[in-house]
Amino acid sequence: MEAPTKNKKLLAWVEEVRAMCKPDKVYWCDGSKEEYDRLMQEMVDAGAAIPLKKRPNSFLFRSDPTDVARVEDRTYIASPTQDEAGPTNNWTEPVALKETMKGLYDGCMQGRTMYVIPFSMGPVGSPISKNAIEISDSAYVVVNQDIMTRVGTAVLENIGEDGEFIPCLHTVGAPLQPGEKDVPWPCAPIEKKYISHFPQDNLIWSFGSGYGGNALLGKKCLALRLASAIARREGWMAEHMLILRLTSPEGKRYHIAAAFPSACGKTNLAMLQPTIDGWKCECIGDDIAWMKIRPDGRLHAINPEAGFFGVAPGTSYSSNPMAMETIKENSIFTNCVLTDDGDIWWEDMEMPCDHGIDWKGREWTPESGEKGAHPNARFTTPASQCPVICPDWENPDGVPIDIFVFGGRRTKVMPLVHEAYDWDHGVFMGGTAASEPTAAALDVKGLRRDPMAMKPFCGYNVADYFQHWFNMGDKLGDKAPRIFYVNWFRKNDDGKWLWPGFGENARVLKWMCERVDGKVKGVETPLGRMPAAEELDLSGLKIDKADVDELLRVDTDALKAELDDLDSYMASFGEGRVPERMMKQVAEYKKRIGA
Ligand code: O2Y
Ligand code: MN
Repeated sequence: MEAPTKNKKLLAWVEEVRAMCKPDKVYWCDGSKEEYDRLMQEMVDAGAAIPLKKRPNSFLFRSDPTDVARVEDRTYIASPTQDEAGPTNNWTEPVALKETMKGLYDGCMQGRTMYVIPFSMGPVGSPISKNAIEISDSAYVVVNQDIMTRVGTAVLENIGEDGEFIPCLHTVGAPLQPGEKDVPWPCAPIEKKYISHFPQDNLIWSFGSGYGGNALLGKKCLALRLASAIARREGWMAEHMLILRLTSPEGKRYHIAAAFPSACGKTNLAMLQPTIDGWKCECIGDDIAWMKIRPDGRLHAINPEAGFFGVAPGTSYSSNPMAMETIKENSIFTNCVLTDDGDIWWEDMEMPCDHGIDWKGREWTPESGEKGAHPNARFTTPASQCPVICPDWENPDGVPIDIFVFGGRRTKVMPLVHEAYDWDHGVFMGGTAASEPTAAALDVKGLRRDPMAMKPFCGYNVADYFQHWFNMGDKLGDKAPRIFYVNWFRKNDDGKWLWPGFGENARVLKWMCERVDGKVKGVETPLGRMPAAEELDLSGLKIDKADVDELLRVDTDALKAELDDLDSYMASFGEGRVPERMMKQVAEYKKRIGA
């Protein structure tokens, strides 16, 4: 096949990889529907994909049982020094890592096709977007990339003869001997898996996994780990944030970007259906935001992705009706139950399923004693199909962000919502965000700090990332978004959720918008500014006053009990490594809570 580009750097890289990986053939993807349908049919014929009778143009895949999620222990940031990667990353020396991986890559695509996938993160040609090329020997990766990114010839045209691109190399790491039959989900054993990032070279090398974030390299690897390092160098932001537009009954628009740790309901919030009269919510993205200061001096965000790679279990018409509508067709499902009538099913889908085939390909009934779908089962679905997708979701100039929201999963201590007193205080709130690993009440030793929900995704030292946030605040000045912190997950002593969540979260977002407009004053607390009880719109909501009081209570004794954890978190970066401005925030916080 003749290469559809004259870009010398790209041609040289593809030839270098071909010579190293030794595939049977090289195929340049054009991103067309014809190509997608053909590859999918080949996977159906090979027994790797199952067409779903109930959902047009939709397919179920079952992964190898050992290849079901991101592998953080095998994910590396290979910067020249360990300090550049920092304590939250697995660091390894880049020269040695490249040698090890070259050994693994040698002949790794034997018996397979090497797909060259040109893709853009963000609308092709947007000043905030980046062009990239993923080389992969997995057709499953090609079809998923088709949904999750903008793939095709337009990207090659945009790169042109001399343009830049980010090279991303992926293999399932399972060469085929002559005559050897392939398995439905080829992959390598865990000890051979490597998800490697070389931030100084703008390079990603992934070996041995076919799953999600390990293999769809545009997502966590490029759009977060690599992009966060690029953004720091270039003066913009790559964040683990959903983006939504909230429109008031008067027609005023507010753009909100919110960062929550993985599995805290980001997709649900991104597609929220407000329960308060006249308010409308539209989705721009559910996972990642790329933000640049534009000529108006404001921070504009794009969603670099084109699809949703959502967690299936727990998604239902009550938790996320808009996601349920989005996945009705043209979707890929991985590790879900196959029902007897040719549909998919998962736990807490709120649909009946008495019998089916589980994610491991075995007969399954609710009495089987095991979950039918893997807890990390996924749907891959086009964002354009979401009924509440924002008309501006592909605007190349992005949308101007008014509000940042941070949060974590805390059953106790953290109140429903508080606002930062200023930008630096907001950086402290986001930078110290924490979740409880279990519902283990006040077990503060169990706190897991996840700064700005970026702990698994920041491609450099988080201490330097804090400084980058301070620098961005300095550049934005009075045009900086306002910063809030929420906790939807507080429980009472009987273990009952205090806040109903889902569409009711719009009430909290409304308060934020009213703060931005100066319509409400809030009350000052040691944590930050919080709603006065009457400022939260609770009209039509059945909630006990005592529960509201508890949701808005600041327990300074409980906060003091967490100070040792806060101190050891700051110390984990090393003596004097955390920016002084952050340590000033720690000191001011201690003073406010009376420590
Ligand atoms: O397990 C994976 O490979 C996917 S992880 C993921 C997917 C979509 C959105 N967010 C995440 C995450 O871990 O934050
Ligand atoms: Mn995520």
